[in-house]
Amino acid sequence: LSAKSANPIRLNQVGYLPQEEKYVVIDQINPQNKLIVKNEKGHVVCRPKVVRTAKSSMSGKIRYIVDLSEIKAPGRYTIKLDKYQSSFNISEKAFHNLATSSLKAFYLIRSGIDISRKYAGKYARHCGHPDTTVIVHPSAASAARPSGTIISSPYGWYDAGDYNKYTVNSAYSIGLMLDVYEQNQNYFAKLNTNIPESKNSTPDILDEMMFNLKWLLTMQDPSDGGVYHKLTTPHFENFIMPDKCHQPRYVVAKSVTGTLDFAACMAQAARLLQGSKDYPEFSSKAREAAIKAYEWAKKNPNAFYKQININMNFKPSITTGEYGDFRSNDEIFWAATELYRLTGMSQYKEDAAKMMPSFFMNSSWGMVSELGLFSWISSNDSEMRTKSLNMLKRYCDNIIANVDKSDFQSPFGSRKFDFGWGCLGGSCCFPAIAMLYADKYIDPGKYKKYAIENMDYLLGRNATGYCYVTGFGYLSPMHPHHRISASDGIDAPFPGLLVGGPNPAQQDKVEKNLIYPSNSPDESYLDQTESYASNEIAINWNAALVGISCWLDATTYK
Ligand code: G3I
Ligand code: 9MR
Repeated sequence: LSAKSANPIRLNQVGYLPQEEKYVVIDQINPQNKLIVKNEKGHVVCRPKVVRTAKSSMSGKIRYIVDLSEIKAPGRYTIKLDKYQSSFNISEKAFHNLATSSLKAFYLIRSGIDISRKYAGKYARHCGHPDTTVIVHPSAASAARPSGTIISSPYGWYDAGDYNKYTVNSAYSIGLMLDVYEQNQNYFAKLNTNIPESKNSTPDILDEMMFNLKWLLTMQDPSDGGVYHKLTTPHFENFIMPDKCHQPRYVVAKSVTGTLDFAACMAQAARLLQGSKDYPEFSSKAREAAIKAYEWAKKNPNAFYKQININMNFKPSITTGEYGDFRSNDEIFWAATELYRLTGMSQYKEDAAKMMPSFFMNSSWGMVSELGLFSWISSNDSEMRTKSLNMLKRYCDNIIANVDKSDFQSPFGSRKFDFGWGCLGGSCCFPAIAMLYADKYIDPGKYKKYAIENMDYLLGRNATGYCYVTGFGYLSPMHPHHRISASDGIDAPFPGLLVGGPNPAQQDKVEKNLIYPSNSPDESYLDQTESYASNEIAINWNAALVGISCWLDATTYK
C-alpha cells in the first residue's frame, strides 16, 4: 500500500474519454525529460513534457503538470518515470462501470429486505432492520400517535456507515438523483443495474428512488402532515451485520427541515412518476403527502431539530447523527419550487420567489437551494429560469477561474476550504454536476471539461494518490467506516461507494487515537475503519457520485 501511495504519478485511475483533455500530475519529482508513455504492445506513444508547475498552498509541495491530450486512441497505456509506472485507460465507456456501480451501491445498502445473491453476488446478506415495530419517541408524540405508539416504517436505504435512516439526507439524495435523471432520461431508460425491479418498465434509477420513497412516505404523521426527523436506535450500533442488530428503533421529533425536504422530493417524484404503470398509486399519494407536509412546515417554522434540546426534555436520550440546520429559507425555496412545478399553484411560486437565494453555492444535505435552482433551470418559467442561470454562471465562472493555477489541474482541491467532512460529495462531485448543467444550458462545450477535471481529482489525480471510490482504481479505500463492509467477512468493501475524503478537522483523531499521515488539508485522509470523519460513506455523497458519473457516461456511451 505505501508503495502505491508513494507513486508520484497521479492520474485518473478509472479512465479518460478519448476526445477530452488528459492531464497527469507528477508529485514532487521533476520528471525532466524522463517520462515515457507506451501502448499495450509496448510501443512508445509519446515522451510528454511538463506544461506547468504549481506549488501547493497547503503543503508547499511542487507538482509537475503533464498534458497527454494528444493521445486519443482508445486503449490501455502505461506511463513510466524511472522506477515508477502507472497504467490508464482511454475509452468512450470510461465511466460506465462507475456509473452503474455507484447506483447499484444503493441496492446493496437497502434495509429491510434480503439482499440476494442473484443481484449482489458475494455481498448477499440476510434482511436486517425490518422496522415494522418502530416506537414513537416522546419527542415525536401527537394526539393521534402518543409516545410509545408502534408504527411500521420499513425499507429505505441505510444512511451511511451507520444503520439509521434520516429524512433530511434521504430527501436530499433523492432530489439530487432525480434532477440528474430529469436531464438524462434517454440514458437512464437504458441503464441496467441488475436489481430485482430491472425487469419492469421503469428505469432502474426510479425503481431505486422508489425503494426509499416508499419508506419516506411512512415517516409522515398522517394526522398532521409533520415528518419525523429520523428513524434511529438511541445510540450508534456496533460494527455487526444488519441481521444481528436488535436494539429498539424510534421515530424522533418532527422537524421543519425534514418536513420541507420531504415535501420537495415527494412533489418532484410525484411529477416524474405521473402515469407510472409500475407505481400506479404513487403519484397522487406523494402529491397529497407533499402538500400536507408543506402546510405543517408553514405552521411550525421554528421546529428545528436540536439534539441537546431533545435530550433535555425526553427519554431515552438520542446520540446518533443530528443533521442539525437552523435556517430553513433554502428548504422552503426547494419545497415551494417543486410544489409549484407539480401543481402550478401561484402561492408556491410566491413563496419560492421570496426565498430565492442570490448566489449559487456548493450544496449538500443542509444547503438545498441549489436543487430548487436546478429545477427552475429545467422549467419553462422564463423569469425564474433566467435568474437561476445567471447565478449558476457566476458560480461556475468563479470556480473555474483558478484551474490553471491549481496543483492538480482541477477546480476542486487546491484551496484549504475545499476540504472538510464529506467534501468529495458536496465540494468535488456536486460542482461537477453544476458544471454539466452550465454546459447544457449556458455555453455548450465550455464547462464539461471542468466537470471531468473534478472527476480526475476524485479518481486519483490528487494529493494522496487515492481513487476515492471503493472497488475502482489501483489504490482505493479498503476500510471505509461502513458497518456492513467491516463486518461481512469479505476483504473488499462494497464497490461503488464514495468516501467522505480529506478532512483537516480530524474530529475522530483524539477519540480513536488515529495517526493521520499529514495535517495538510488535502492529505488529511486515513483509510481506516475508525476514521468516521474522513473515511465514512453516505447516501448524499454517493448521490453526487451517481450524478457526475452517470451524466458524464451519458455524454459518450451509446
Ligand atoms: O458549517 C460549518 C462551516 O461554517 C465551517 O467553516 C466548517 C469548518 O469545519 O464546518 C462546517 O460545519 C460542518 C458541518 O458538517 C457542515 O457541513 C462541521 O464541521 C462538520 O462536523 C459537520 O459534519 C457532519 C457530520 O455528520 C457530523 O455532524 C457532516 O456534514 C454530515 O454529513 C455527517 O453526517 C453523518 C450523520 O450525522 C450520521 N450518519 C453518517 C453521516 C455521515 O458521516
Ligand atoms: O459510526 C458513527 C458514524 O456513522 C457517524 O457519522 C459519526 C458522526 O456522527 O459517528 C460515528 O460514531 C462514532 C461516535 O460519533 C463517537 N464514538 C465512536 C463512534 C464510531 O465508532
